[in-house]
Amino acid sequence: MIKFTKSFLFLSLIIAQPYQLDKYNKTDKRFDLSNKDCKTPSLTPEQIIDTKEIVTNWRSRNRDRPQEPVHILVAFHIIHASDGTGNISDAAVYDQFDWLNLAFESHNIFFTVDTIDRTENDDWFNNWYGSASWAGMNELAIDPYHYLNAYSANLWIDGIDANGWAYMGQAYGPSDYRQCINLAYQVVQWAHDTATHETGHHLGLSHTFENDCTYPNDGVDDTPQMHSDYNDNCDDNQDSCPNDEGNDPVHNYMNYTSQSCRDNFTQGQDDLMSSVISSNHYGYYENEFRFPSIQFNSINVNQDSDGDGVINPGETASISISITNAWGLEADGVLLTLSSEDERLIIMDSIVQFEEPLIPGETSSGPVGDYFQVYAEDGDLGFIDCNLNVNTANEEYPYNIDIPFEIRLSLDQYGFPINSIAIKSSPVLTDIDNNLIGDIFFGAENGKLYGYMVAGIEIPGFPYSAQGDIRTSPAVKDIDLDGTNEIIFGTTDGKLIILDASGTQEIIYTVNGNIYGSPAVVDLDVDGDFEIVFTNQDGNSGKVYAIHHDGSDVEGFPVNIDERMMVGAAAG
Ligand SMILES: [Ca+2]
Ligand SMILES: [Ca+2]
Ligand SMILES: [Ca+2]
Ligand SMILES: [Ca+2]
Ligand SMILES: [Zn+2]
Repeated sequence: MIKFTKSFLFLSLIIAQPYQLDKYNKTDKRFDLSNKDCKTPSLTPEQIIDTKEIVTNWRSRNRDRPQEPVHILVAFHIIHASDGTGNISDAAVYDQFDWLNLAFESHNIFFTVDTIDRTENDDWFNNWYGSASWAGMNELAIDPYHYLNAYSANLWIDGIDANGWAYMGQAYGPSDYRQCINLAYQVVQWAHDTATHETGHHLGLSHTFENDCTYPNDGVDDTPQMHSDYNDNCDDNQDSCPNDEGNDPVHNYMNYTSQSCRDNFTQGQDDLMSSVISSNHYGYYENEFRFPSIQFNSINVNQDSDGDGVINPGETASISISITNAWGLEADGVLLTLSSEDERLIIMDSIVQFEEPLIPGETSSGPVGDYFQVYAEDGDLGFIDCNLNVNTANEEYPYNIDIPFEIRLSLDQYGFPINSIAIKSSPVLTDIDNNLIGDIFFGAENGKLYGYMVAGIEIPGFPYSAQGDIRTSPAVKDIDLDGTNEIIFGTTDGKLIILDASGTQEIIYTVNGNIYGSPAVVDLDVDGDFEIVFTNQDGNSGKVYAIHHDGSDVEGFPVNIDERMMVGAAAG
């Protein structure tokens, strides 16, 4: 926290607007690739009637039970030509399944891409359909009992000419290597729903236009009949089977309307997928979640208003960013790190460390009062690109993602003449030289401790250069009672440094490891002058130190502590 003195309240003029991430905007389907058909072999009407029976039985067993979340591991097999055609990126695969998860998460079905492999084979690449693909599948498939095996190949070719195909989940047993989905390599990407559609087949769903206007249609009660001659029109008023109540389900994932048109599975399809998982993919129930799924929720700026007429040195703000653990594993030890390459934004406190685990379904911005601290410099108005890095403490399956977002500068800024510095500590506002003008001190990643008067003028003697980086907020206090203040801070190379008001070094006290936490100043032995309490971090251990103003140890210190100390001492 910035320690505000009463006379130097800042005006915070940053208006931040939550950046509407495309990722979480389900209606933004930027890609509308050629609307090729799906070549999944249909079930017979008898098989569809059998499936209806499976659903009826499943409902009778599960009516009163909350639906168990299903975790499907994905083994993705990229088949490409010898000239490199079709050798798509890992990122395209991850993007594809991030997108697909948005379609399935409300149905309590979740996908994790676990493995990606690549096979160069011109013959397989150009003939990946039906029995011609079986030899390849037999060789490449990984544990179909637990994994959805997905293949990309050249399906936009004479004789196939499809965006995708699959085998219906009911067609084979749970361990059969032909339990799979297959995608044209061109459609494997964010905002494309061929994978969603083919996975629907894998989980037992027929096309909504199956059997046209004739029983048993798709075997799903809440998808009105639809005729295949009209399966690609996105027209809400279309009623291609007028004798069956209801207009055509044009927005359903299981027809051929455009990417931008399709956006849902129905509850009846949800029940059917759950039933077919129970009958043909029950190995999926054995998959444990390995990761949380952290999503950006919102950004909030705590604005402070200036009521005292003091010169405004620029704008400062406390920012909290709330995140949601959408599904999966509990997120332990979440560490949020804010960064920006934009020189208009100086980030003084870039870290928020969660103390409590974030359980699935929960939203939080971290501990109460733990904010990111930023200054906005003079500069053009507009959007500032920022990045939020999210890291959790899970050692076996490390989770580390970057979420881009924007902060908008909407009012003219009165700048603070500091160039871009990676500031890692909260600034301290004080009147170090007792001249009734406020001074601002902060440490930076470049090892410098900066001191500015409120008008943005550097204080003589500053910046002070230390060898290590400065991550601690400085403490300011007249520790030796000589009438002028000292400035006390730690460095990443284990130096506790005491400066006088003109930036002259008074004491350096050296410890092993780093000093990340801010020092506290307190009269520990009640003798009138002040002691300095701080912590170090040395590997996984640390100590609490207490020293007198002359650099000598207070009796009984240092004290060993078991847990790694990342926060400042809380004395006083
Ligand atoms: Ca139907
Ligand atoms: Ca109808
Ligand atoms: Ca002093
Ligand atoms: Ca004392
Ligand atoms: Zn299909």
